[in-house]
Amino acid sequence: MSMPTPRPPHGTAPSATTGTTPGAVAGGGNRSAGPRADGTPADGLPFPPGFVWGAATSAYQIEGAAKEDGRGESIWDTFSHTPGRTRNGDTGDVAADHYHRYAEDLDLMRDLGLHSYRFSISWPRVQADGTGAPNQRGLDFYRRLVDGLRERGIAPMATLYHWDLPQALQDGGGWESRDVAQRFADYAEIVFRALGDRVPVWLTVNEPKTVVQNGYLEGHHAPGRQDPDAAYLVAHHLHLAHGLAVAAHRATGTGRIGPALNLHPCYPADDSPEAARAARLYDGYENRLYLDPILTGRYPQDVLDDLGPGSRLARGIRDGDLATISAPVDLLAVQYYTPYYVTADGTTTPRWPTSQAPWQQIYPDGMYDILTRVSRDYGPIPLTVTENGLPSPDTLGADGTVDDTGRITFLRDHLAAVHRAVAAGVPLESYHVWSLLDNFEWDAGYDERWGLVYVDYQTQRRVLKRSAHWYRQVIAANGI
Ligand code: IFM
Repeated sequence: MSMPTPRPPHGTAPSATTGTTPGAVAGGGNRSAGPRADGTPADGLPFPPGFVWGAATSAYQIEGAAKEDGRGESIWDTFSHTPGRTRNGDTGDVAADHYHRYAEDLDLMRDLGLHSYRFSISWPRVQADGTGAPNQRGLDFYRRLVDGLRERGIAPMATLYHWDLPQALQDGGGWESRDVAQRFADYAEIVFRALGDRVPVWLTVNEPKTVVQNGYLEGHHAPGRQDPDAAYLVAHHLHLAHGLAVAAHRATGTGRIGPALNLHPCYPADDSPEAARAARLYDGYENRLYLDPILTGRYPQDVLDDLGPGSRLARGIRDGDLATISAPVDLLAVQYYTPYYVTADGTTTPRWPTSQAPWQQIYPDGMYDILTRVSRDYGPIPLTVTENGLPSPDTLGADGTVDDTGRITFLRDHLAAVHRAVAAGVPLESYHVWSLLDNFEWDAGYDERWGLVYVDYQTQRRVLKRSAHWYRQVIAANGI
């Protein structure tokens, strides 16, 4: 079995291959001040009527209140409390204290004019140990959040799993254990019964690839493993969890449901046939390993061949699994951050300046490429962009403002690419900035600020960054 070179992880990975100044972004400066005074888009790029503008977060990254109201421990509590695992030893114990400040945050969302808010539900708040009777206080929090959104005219979009597996399930084998997929479906059913009448869009598993790569190949995310053979079995069980949750949704839920996949365009680094071949296989590990089972009911053969017949993935696939995994979904959520350039030897080389996150090359055209590619290869499934953004080392100025001009440039350039994709016929219905608030960026802790809204972690005061004011104008004008 030729085990693949560990893939450059998505997320907060230290990378030896990048080297620009932290915070530098392509095409900086202040080229777009937002829509004109009459409300028309400044760059002349109006979006279709009804286009939905949103922002996204996840539970462990913002909620805090780690020990309140019956919440159990998750693998991220364990991981972040393990010395050396996160930058500065940061944890999500308090984070942005959203659990207590959600009403203030809802008002911020209303003031920004958001149409949609994507958040995640913390499994250990709903089932402390991942099984059994629900914790009503946990469900009540999400009920208050969802009702608060609806009262403000904002559509809730709920992710069921954004990486906070109950620790008790990890102790029983975690995602290496097939049983966890069924436990996830049971949890999903509880949530559908509690909130299904008021959440129009559900997302199942957030970025299964990040769990596989960062959690099980690279080990810099929870649960901190470095075991390639386990990693791809975990991929299968995450897919199974997705499929079983879709089935539970059809039985109990209302609204629509789909997966949330982080996708990366993989380009050959040069013109050689070897680089083209390597880029194709790389694409298999980055994209098709996640898209194909869900949308076509097959694992990509080149990846299966590369892993070999003895791999735990190959051995873990049982009759009927792929039918479960490929149950029709209503939409596909795409998350785009960075491209990869693949050399003949199957490694990657950087081509563009990076953001504060060394793994993120800034390449807006990649957004166009990935959206049009998904549409072309997988048919006319409705798409939503549920994450796109960048970190920067934002500071609160003496005048009380946060000048994150680089974020405006980034968002404007990516939205121009989104606009081109829509004009080319991609059935994209919405776009969500990652992230609404500065938050706990996993192993990078609080050093990377990803929010439209600055959070002063000492006081928990929120300050709209310049990009938030800009985004409000974009939403109002329905265009850039
Ligand atoms: O913060 C993460 C998020 O949790 C998942 N997608 C990528 C973001 C930035 O790394």
